[in-house]
Amino acid sequence: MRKLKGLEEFIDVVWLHWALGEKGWYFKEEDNSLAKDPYYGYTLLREFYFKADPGYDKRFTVPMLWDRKYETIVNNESSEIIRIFNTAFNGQLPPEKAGIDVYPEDLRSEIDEVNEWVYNKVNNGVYKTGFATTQQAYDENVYPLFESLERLDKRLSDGREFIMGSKLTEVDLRLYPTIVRFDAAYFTLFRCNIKMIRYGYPYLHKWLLHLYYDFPEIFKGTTFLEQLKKGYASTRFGITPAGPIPLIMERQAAL
Ligand SMILES: N[C@@H](CCC(=O)N[C@@H](CS)C(=O)NCC(=O)O)C(=O)O
Repeated sequence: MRKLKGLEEFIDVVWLHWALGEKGWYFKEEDNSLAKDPYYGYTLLREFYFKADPGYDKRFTVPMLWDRKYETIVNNESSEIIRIFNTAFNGQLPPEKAGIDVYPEDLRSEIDEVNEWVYNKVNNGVYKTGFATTQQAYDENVYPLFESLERLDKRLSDGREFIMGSKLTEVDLRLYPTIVRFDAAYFTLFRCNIKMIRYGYPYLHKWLLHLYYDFPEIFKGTTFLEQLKKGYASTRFGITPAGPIPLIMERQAAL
């Protein structure tokens, strides 16, 4: 969203290390992460949360949008950050960037409706499936997840470019991170293994490759699959990745 709207001048990105430590996300000089955060020299994400509110007692999650002037958290909910970025800087952006609207008025009710099931059954569905500790919980989530992938594939089968039609919207932006990780992480580690995106959902796979390869600044350039794979495989579940690390399929081979 930051790249799509051209907000680089207003919003810095500071990456944390891909591993989730005992005390949550942390900095370490490896891959995208610096040894420390460049503003305060913090080594843990939680330090920002405590700076904003010394009594903070909830989860220390990413993404987190920090206001450097007021030295506090603006928001830590990705769907709300998308909406903020969609309009908040329009007054300072060139017309071609200010004109980009991923939540256009005429599509709002349909976007809200699609977001609802995509979030519950796909974005959150992979987590509910992966973290299920009973067979019943697994079954209750894994089937709706795959029914929803089917539904998305069918939707895209009419040749539309994006989920809502001819316009890139927040629905695409919200769905992309889950789909791009699906085969590499969720299929195996989270046992979301009824079908793979690349073999089971041709239209969804085509949509994914279209975003990834045809808008490289926005998608490919902000997707770090190797780090993601290391994070999912090694940190949370005690599984050492044997390698090789799966990557997105070459376009040539897929079409
Ligand atoms: N509502 C948040 C949820 C964010 C979230 O759960 N982030 C995970 C990483 S994908 C996290 O930071 N987890 C750290 C933890 O649970 O300790 C959003 O979607 O923006």
